[in-house]
Amino acid sequence: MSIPKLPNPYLEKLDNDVLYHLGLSTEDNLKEMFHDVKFVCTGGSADRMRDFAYFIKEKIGYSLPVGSELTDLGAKAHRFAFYKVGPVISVSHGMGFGSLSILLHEMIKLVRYAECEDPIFIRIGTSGGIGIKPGTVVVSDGALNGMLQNVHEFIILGQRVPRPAILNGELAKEIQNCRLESDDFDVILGKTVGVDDFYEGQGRIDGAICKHTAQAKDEFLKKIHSLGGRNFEMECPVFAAITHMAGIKSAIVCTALVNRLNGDQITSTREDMHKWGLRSQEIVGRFIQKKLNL
Ligand code: R2B
Ligand code: URA
Repeated sequence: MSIPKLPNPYLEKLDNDVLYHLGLSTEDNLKEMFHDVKFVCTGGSADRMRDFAYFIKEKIGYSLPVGSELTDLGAKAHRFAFYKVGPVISVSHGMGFGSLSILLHEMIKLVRYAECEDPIFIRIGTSGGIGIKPGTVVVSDGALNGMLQNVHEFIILGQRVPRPAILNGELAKEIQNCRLESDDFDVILGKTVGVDDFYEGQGRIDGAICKHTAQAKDEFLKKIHSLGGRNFEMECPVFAAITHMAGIKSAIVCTALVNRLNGDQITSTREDMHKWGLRSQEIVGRFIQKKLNL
């Protein structure tokens, strides 16, 4: 099987590539450590990704030798929580474009150096719903930036560099199909809008600064909804653009914590939000089980 090359000719010239934020380098035996990885699951919070590691361990029936525990492989680098559970990596990415893009560059190099076969990257996150019931799980079938275009604009060498933000439609459907009739929540396909801010960037009027009107916000949210947008978060365009450019199949599965058509503040209880977060984990867990023929 041929492992796709990364679009960077300079990598071949490096004697040792230091994956600084992961605390690894090509001097480690990355192939021996990570070759069996088939899924890289990532989400904002370190705690949630630790919980997902334990959850997926049970879901795929992965057993550790007696007396051992899952180890945070990211502890040495102090940036991302990073677990490996057999064929699944569960890793945090922090909030926003900058933190996620660092994680993606290094994780993508890691899976390529380890010669992993067709790894799938899945972001499991939280979001603000647009016209949907809080607790709904949205599988993104399109990624839009704050200008409502399906590109992510990188700034490189003083230039704006727009790159297509493309997610795999088939993969999104396959994940959505993991909903069971017996589930007491919806799993929908929808476009996701990702911006590098939670407040003004998402049209909120409850940040420390706001220079637009409540009416302008409402019109913007309605416009997004009419374009098929169903949720707001802070990572999707960069996630879609980088994975697409690196030739990695990817998906985004987010629980909605609020319906932005009803207000800006997140007023749900911690218990409800925790319960809703487990729904996207469950859907992704079923998808992974299915792909592993379990
Ligand atoms: C969803 O939740 C975080 C902001 O609260 C951010 O990382 C995102 O995309
Ligand atoms: N995350 C976001 O980025 N926005 C929301 O409204 C909720 C969670």
